[in-house]
Amino acid sequence: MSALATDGSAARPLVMGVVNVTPDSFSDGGLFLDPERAIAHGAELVAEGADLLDVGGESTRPGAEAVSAEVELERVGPVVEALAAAGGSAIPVSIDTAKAPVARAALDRGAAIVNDVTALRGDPELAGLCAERGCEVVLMHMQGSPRTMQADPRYDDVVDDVRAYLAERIEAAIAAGIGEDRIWVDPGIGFGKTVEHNLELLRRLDELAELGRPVVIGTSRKRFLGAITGRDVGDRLGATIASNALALAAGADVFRVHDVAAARQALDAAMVMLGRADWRRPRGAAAR
Ligand code: PMM
Repeated sequence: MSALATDGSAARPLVMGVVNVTPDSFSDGGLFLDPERAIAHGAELVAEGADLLDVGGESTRPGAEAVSAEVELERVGPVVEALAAAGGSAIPVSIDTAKAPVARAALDRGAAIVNDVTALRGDPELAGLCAERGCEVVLMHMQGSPRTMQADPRYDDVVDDVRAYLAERIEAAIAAGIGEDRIWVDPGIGFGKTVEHNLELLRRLDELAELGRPVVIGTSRKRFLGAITGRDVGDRLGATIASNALALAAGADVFRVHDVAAARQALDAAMVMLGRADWRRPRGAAAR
């Protein structure tokens, strides 16, 4: 995991490809419920330039029903195992779960990162497990729970509130024995936020980068992009790319996306445009 430069300023943007092994995720639900298809999809995302894969077995879309640890594990277990062990070219796999038994089984099968949308509040066992295993942990902000979060989200100042919450969750993770250098933070775009809240968070992402930990951002195909473009969920790539490029400029380090090839190209080009990378040494297929 040292290759990931988790010192608070990733040397280059990391693209985290989404592998949802669910029947009901908002943009790709049902597409990769079959483990073979999910594994093939993950391999495709690696070929497209993903640095990490985020495997999830429970939808967190607004209104989604919770699933049991058994069902979740049945979905993600074989997929994590295959992708984490994929030959010499294996890239780190993150397990998108709030449940300690699922995280434990995924870590046993080679996962290296726990991505918890409840920021270690959902399962009292999860923080200790992450401390014991020394894995990376993504702490995401969410107001309420997926079932209720979009009912009437309210903040005094959304950026100040999210920042204070993440600072508190960082302290709690450290108190549980998780190394500070293992912690990444995420404002949780769409998790208990109005369109305005999401836009404000993206505009002021630099204030979350001040927490000194890598910032993960997940805007891919989300509903607020539909609201501002009038586009359906399958037609939001342009808006997703715009949000990622602007988030990069504002200090995001890790980009959770469904469309890896386009994000990879956009972020590598944006790095040059921002003067943070040398265009004479381009990344990607064209350089080889
Ligand atoms: N979004 C979703 C699921 N997991 N994890 C993190 N850290 N950040 C996010 O923004 C995030 C997440 C929901 O999107 P999906 O249904 O496409 O997976």
